[in-house]
Amino acid sequence: MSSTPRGERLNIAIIGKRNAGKSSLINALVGQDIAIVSAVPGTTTDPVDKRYELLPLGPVTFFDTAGVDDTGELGEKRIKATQKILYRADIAIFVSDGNAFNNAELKMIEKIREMELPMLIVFNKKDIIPVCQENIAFCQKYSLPYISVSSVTKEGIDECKEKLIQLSPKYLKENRIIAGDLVEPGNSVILVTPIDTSAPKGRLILPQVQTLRDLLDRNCLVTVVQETELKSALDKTKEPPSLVITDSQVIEMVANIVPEEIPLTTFSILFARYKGELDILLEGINRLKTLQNGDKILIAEACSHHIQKDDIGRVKIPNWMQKFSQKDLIFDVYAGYDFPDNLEEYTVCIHCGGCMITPMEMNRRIKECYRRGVPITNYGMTIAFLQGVLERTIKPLLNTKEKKE
Ligand SMILES: Nc1nc2c(ncn2[C@@H]2O[C@H](COP(=O)(O)OP(=O)(O)OP(=O)(O)O)[C@@H](O)[C@H]2O)c(=O)[nH]1
Ligand code: SF4
Ligand SMILES: [Mg+2]
Repeated sequence: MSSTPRGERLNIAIIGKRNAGKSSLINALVGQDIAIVSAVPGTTTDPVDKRYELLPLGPVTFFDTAGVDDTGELGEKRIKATQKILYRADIAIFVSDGNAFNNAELKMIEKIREMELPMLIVFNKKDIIPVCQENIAFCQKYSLPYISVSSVTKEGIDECKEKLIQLSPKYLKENRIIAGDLVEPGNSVILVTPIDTSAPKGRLILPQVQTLRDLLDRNCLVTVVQETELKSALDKTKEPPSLVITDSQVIEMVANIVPEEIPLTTFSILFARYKGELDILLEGINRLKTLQNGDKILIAEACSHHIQKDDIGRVKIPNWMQKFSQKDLIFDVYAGYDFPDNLEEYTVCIHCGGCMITPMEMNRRIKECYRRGVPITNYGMTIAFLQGVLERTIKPLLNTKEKKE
């Protein structure tokens, strides 16, 4: 299973003080000696990733880290490296022995709570140290899930796995719907997918394919067209479609063609909701309403793709934003796996659609900005907002929400 694409794996960071048994816990969870264990505190220094199949969740990567109470200049560096791991983690396991939490532990627990990263507290060494009541009261006070285990006798290890599954992102555990709840079986839906020079050769991108499948599962009649054929598709259908879903790049044109009474949304918006990110990304959009001279905008791209003459991230979005805000803004483009170290200096991050990375990895990038306090939104929603059609394209989703309530 190690060949599963990295992004599809659940990232679990193992955090805790030196000698708490972090590496031992990984071995106990995996059932093999894959991490180095020793009685000498400070054995694990740089973060190490260990891959494993955690049923029924699927592949996970455990990140074994240095102790949070590591000291000196090197210790500080190691704690910074641990912090970096936390930004991208899906779950943190905080390993402690039964003794009362020390200051370094409390500080790190607080940090993880502030990041709103799902965390499981594991009191290890149950066989030799009973958990002190103070620690249990602490977990209860902050509603932190906890469990007591022994990595040596393996007591509590199965329950620990169960707890991890409960903490994993919802969309990994549940069969979530992309667009199927916006329509009824038998409804017709039009998907607008431009095939321009920036479209990947020979294929549709994953969100388009997934949406198509989702609508077929709902027994819908789906028509897929390029924007140039949209008018003709609308003219040819006897009844107006129940929904039109478009790529955001052509939203302005599509919004003009599709009559106001036909519900219209974008792949970007549907996927933001599907992955539970819609609220974070809408918050990011709000930040675009109050831009000031000199604000720094980060245009983040998940891969270094071929740059077009009229590039969406480098040319189009910056131009539209300057025009909309009437302010002098500073734009930086950053492409690749990481975010810049100075992420916190940016007023807002506008992220590409992430077609080359998995939904899981995209979700992590969004969460990282959120955890580092930088508002984030995506290209699609930014375009819809700047073209004045965000409200219209969000509306079909709000209707379902109201129906459900
Ligand atoms: N009795 C008992 N000993 C344990 C348990 N878990 C770990 N140990 C022992 O505690 C010591 C430290 O274990 P490690 O797994 O290396 O701890 P760590 O947190 O990874 O330590 P560093 O990498 O040095 O930060 C070793 O001697 C382990 O054998 C446990 O559940 N019970
Ligand atoms: S991952 Fe982002 S930058 Fe790369 S091709 Fe897809 S949308 Fe463009
Ligand atoms: Mg270790």
